[in-house]
Amino acid sequence: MVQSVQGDADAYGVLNESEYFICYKIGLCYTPHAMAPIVVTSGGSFTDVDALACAVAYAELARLQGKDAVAVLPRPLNHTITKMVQDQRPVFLKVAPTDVSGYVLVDISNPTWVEPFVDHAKVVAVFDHHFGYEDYWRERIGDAAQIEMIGAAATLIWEAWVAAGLEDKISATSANLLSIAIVSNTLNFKVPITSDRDHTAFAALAIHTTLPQGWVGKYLAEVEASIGGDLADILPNDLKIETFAEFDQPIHIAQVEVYDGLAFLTANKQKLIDFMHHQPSPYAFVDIPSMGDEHTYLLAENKEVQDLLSQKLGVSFADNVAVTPTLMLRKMIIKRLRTAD
Ligand SMILES: [Mn+2]
Repeated sequence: MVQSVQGDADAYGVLNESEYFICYKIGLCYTPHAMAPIVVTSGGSFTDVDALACAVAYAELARLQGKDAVAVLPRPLNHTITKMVQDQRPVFLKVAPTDVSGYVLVDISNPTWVEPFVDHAKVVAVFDHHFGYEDYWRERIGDAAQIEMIGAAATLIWEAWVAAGLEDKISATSANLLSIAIVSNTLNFKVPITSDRDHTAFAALAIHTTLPQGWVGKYLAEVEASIGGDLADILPNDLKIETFAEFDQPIHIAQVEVYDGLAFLTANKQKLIDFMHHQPSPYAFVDIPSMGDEHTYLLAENKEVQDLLSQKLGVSFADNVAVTPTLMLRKMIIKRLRTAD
């Protein structure tokens, strides 16, 4: 099975081109039918554990359903893909095959940031929990666009396994990845966007996982430790660039999820400000969801950005810092910034 090939893959379980070719030829990555494969992919400027889990687990589901399918993730892996995640040996490609029968988008729906190799006319399904582009996809593919307010896109993928009646066939790799993704994207079920569906999926996945006792705490500690490393490496890999009607240039939004937001901000404020100064747009802010006290710290120097955040989130800035009353992730902040008053 795939395990034997994974032994030859590099640290992330990514097959190189020749390994992939061998894998393809002997039918390990997907069953080589005459037809071109479905590519399961995401987008943005980095790959986080949610996108990784979704792409790998959905491709596996599609293969079980008799389709050729492969996960393709060309972006750098960010700090949420820790050693524990890498140890699951997920298999995906960094380059898309040239002959593709259809695309499935996971953890992304903003058309600007979908992988550029994706032909939007060939997208057959979208699974996402970021908002603002539901109509774009519903006009094209109707109910196959599943864009919902939920903690993790991984929950939508697990629900697709259940809907297919194939959940007893899920591999430990996929079950482990989906479980880690749910913990990561909900900040261990603490963000308000977390839904009952995330809890239900996580509980149902438990019998299929092979993660060790106490893995949640260990995973969160790994993420925290990687953030404590080089911020200059972390920030560009978790940056979103969003355009707003009120601004003539995009807003660059960095996010750093930590346990103690205030301590992190105090220790790193100047580095974060320097990072914002290096962005090509004058408009930038950093959001720091803080799991320990369940607030999100916002750092912005630009007055217009401060005004927008103050007006839309009901916060006030002092010394370039504001605090939200509840834990907010960037996707929720962006949604609020886009709503009319
Ligand atoms: Mn996500």
